[in-house]
Amino acid sequence: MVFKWQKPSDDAEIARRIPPGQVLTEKFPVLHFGRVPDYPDLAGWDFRAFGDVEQPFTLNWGEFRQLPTTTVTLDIHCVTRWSKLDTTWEGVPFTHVAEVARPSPDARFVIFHAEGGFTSNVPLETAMDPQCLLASSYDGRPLEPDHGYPLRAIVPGRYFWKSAKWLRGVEFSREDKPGFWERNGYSNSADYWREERYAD
Ligand SMILES: Nc1nc2c(c(=O)[nH]1)N[C@H]1C(S)=C(S)[C@@H](COP(=O)(O)O)O[C@H]1N2
Ligand SMILES: [Mo]
Repeated sequence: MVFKWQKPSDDAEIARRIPPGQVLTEKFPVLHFGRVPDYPDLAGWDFRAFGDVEQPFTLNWGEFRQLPTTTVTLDIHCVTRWSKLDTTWEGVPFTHVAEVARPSPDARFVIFHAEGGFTSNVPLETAMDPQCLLASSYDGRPLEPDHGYPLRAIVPGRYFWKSAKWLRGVEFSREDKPGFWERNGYSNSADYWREERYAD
C-alpha cells in the first residue's frame, strides 16, 4: 500500500478552489444537448465575427488557424456539480477577435454561436478576460469530437455551459440575448462563486 502524503496546505489550497456545492472529478465528463456534429473534413467550416462591430469578418479553417494562439490553464465547473481543476486549453484569445472586429461603442454583450443553433451569452467584459479563448486544443491535442472539435469557447469564471462547443461564430450585441441553457431555466450570469445556477 502506498500512501501519498499531501501537505495540509495543499488540501486547503484545493478546497479554496472548489466553489460551493461542487465535487471534484479527475475524469472529463461530456455534457451537452443534442448530437455531436460530424466533420468528415473542415472544407465547409467557417467562423464569423458579426453584429455590432465595425469590421465583421468570416474565416475558413485554414485562415482561422493563422490567428495568434495562447495557452491557458483554469478550473472548470459544471452546473451538474462536477469540477475539474487545472484544465489546459490552447486557442485564440477572444480579445484578439475583438481587436480585429472592433465592437462598436454600444456593444455590451457577446453571443457565442455553435453548430445547430446552440448559443450562450456573456457580457462583453466577461469575454474580454484574457483567459477567454476560442480553443482548438485540450491538454496538447486537438479537441475530441465530444468536447467540441474543432473549436469551442472557454469562458473563465462562469459555469461551463457558457463554454459553447462546436463554435462557429461570435456575435457582438448592444442587447443581451439569452442562450440555450439560459432560456431553459439556468442563470443568465452563471457565476459559480456566487452559485448562480438557476434563473429565479
Ligand atoms: N454546443 C453546445 N455546447 C455546450 C453545451 C451544449 O449543449 N451544446 N453544453 C454545455 C455544458 S452544460 C457543459 S457542462 C459543457 C461540457 O463540456 P464537455 O462536454 O467538454 O465537458 O459544454 C457546454 N457547451
Ligand atoms: Mo453543464
